[in-house]
Amino acid sequence: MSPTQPSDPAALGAVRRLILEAERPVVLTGAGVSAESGVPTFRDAQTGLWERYSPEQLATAEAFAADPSLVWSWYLWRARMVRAVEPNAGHRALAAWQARTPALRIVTQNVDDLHERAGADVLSHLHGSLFAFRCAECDTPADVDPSAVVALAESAAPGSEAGLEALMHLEPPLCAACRRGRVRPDIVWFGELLPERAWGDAQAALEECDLCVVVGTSGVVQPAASLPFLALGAGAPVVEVNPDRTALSDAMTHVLRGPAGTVLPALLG
Ligand code: BV8
Repeated sequence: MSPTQPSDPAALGAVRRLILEAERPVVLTGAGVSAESGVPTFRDAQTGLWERYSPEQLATAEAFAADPSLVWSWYLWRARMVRAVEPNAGHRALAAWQARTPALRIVTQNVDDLHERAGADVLSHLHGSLFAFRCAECDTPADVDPSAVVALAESAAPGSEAGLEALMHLEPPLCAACRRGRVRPDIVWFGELLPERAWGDAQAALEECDLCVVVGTSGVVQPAASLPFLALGAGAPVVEVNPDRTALSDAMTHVLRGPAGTVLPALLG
């Protein structure tokens, strides 16, 4: 499929028409849709406390088993960081589209809650949520307030080197139900299966859609990156919104090269 030229001004018009005509649109988002809110993408280098760690290294059950407090602290820090930022114009444009086209379904790889905080409903969080927790042994859900935990640790030794070190080694609590397992983020780590319901709902949505818009994903992580091809296989046009070329770009029907916070409002305004 030869995509229209990224800079082709007519591409925006063509995609606007597809959006107006679509009766069963699906949007698939990745970390890039949250980038303009200040949430680093997975490709961005980590900064500050975590700069010496790679997400792929920390986002595994092996890393949690090897150093539970390091991985636990990383997730609490990320959750608190998401709480400190706001949805951006891209999130708001998608929520407005869904308000006027309730059939729009949003499938996200993101573990933040910025789509919801912009007022949108999300069909599937393919990789879980920074704000859900469960026992690593018995799967019992656990109630954790990330911001409160981090604030307490910070107040214990504000700003000092020891305080920062302590912030990276907060202990995950024991499960209140089984008293055996440690509480972990309810997030899909590399090497783990996606939640059955979230994955099944996403597959069905992409197989049934008449338009798929892929926003802010490098198209590297599987099986999420296979979803746009279900739409293509079903004969639906697929549009990529991304400032950079990705593993998906050559297969796209249309490519809109630009940041979500600019392109989506222009598309949906
Ligand atoms: C699985 C939660 C079956 C964690 C995430 C060996 C053993 C086992 C599996 C594998 C293996 N080798 C490969 C695999 C498969 C593996 C995989 O795909 N690995 C990759 C690295 C090759 N997948 C898995 O393990 C999956 N499970 O396969 O289970 C299985 C089980 C056992 C054994 C065999 C098979 C589970 C994958 C889920 C991992 N968890 N998230 C956490 O967040 O901490 S994935 C994580 O990375 C994110 O959630 C996200 O999905 C992904 C990053 O992708 P993107 O969202 O695309 O973000 P990225 O940074 O890559 O790109 C950002 C994009 O935004 C860029 O294109 C950029 O240009 C763009 N952008 C930037 N600014 C903007 C913008 N776009 C628009 N506007 C802007 N302003």
